[in-house]
Amino acid sequence: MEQRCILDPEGNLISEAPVGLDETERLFDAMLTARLYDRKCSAMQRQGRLATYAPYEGQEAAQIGSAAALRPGDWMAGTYRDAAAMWMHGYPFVNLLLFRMGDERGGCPPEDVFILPPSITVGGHMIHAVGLAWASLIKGDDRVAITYFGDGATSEGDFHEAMNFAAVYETPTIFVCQNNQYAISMSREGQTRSATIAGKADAYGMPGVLVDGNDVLAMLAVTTEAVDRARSGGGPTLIEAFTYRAGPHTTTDDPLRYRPAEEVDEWSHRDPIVRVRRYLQHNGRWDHDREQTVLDGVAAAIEAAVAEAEATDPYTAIEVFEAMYAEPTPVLKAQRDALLRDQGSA
Ligand SMILES: Cc1ncc(C[n+]2csc(CCOP(=O)(O)OP(=O)(O)O)c2C)c(N)n1
Repeated sequence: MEQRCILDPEGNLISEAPVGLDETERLFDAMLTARLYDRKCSAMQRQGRLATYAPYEGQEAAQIGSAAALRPGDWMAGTYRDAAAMWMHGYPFVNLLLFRMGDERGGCPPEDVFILPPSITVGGHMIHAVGLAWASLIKGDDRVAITYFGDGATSEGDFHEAMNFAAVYETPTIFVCQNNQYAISMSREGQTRSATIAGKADAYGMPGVLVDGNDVLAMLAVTTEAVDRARSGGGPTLIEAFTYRAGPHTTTDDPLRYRPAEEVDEWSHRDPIVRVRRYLQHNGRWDHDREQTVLDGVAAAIEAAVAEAEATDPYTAIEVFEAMYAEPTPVLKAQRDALLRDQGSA
């Protein structure tokens, strides 16, 4: 299967760009923002200010390019590694940070942001995305649902159920597999004997597209095609974004234990941000000072979000019982009462 690519690693267009230079600049700035946020979170985890963090460095184009194809109001269901896509689609940094601090309020975005909390359960949320898309279809409300997952998630039963149901009921779902070549320490080759992940779409009867996931313009183009098809009644699409996670699986592992250093080095020459910078440069649209100004603004916005998250009153144990049910179940009620008794006697 051919891999779709628009912008090569040297920053040259090899086919027609889906957007002009102004919009490309916006995507570039968004990727810079995403990278700064990602690095800030890894640093904060090391300082004990966040719980485990799953960095997405190297996958910015896959997330920013695909999320840029959505309209406000479209549904998104992603994973622990998809903060860039979530932010691009309107999930505030402060909520993302709170989630990483273990505060459930971080899983609740503003009213007009249609994004589920990040799924820690590998693959489970793909089914939710299909359900949301199906509901939109039944209600005729014109929303599509995008779902992000990794190569490892395609080995879960949930992937099969979600793909099959979406195809049979022609739900407006866009499945974006970020094939970053590893599921923790399990390599893509060890994961599946399929020549490609995109090729799995054939078995379900939906289009499958293989795309250079480090090419933001190609990601935007293929996702826009899938979104347009979904919105106009053409059903789901599986997109395989061929990419690489530059860092560890999470802040708890050492990837050099399972990935050759030469491989990491080879992929570093395909950095998604560098190629857009080169492209803008070729077109007289990049200079160092402009980039620095953007980075300074982003850093200030991230620091403000960090300050807000850290100043939020801590989530209390009793609130845990209030998050899920309007009326607590008998078991939860008993646990809640026991906690109140303990607190009363403390
Ligand atoms: C159902 C389930 N099984 C196992 C895990 C433990 N686990 C967390 S992330 C992960 C690897 C997932 O890899 P992939 O789907 O390729 O996504 P990536 O982390 O590379 O983005 C595993 C096995 C889990 N969270 N949920």
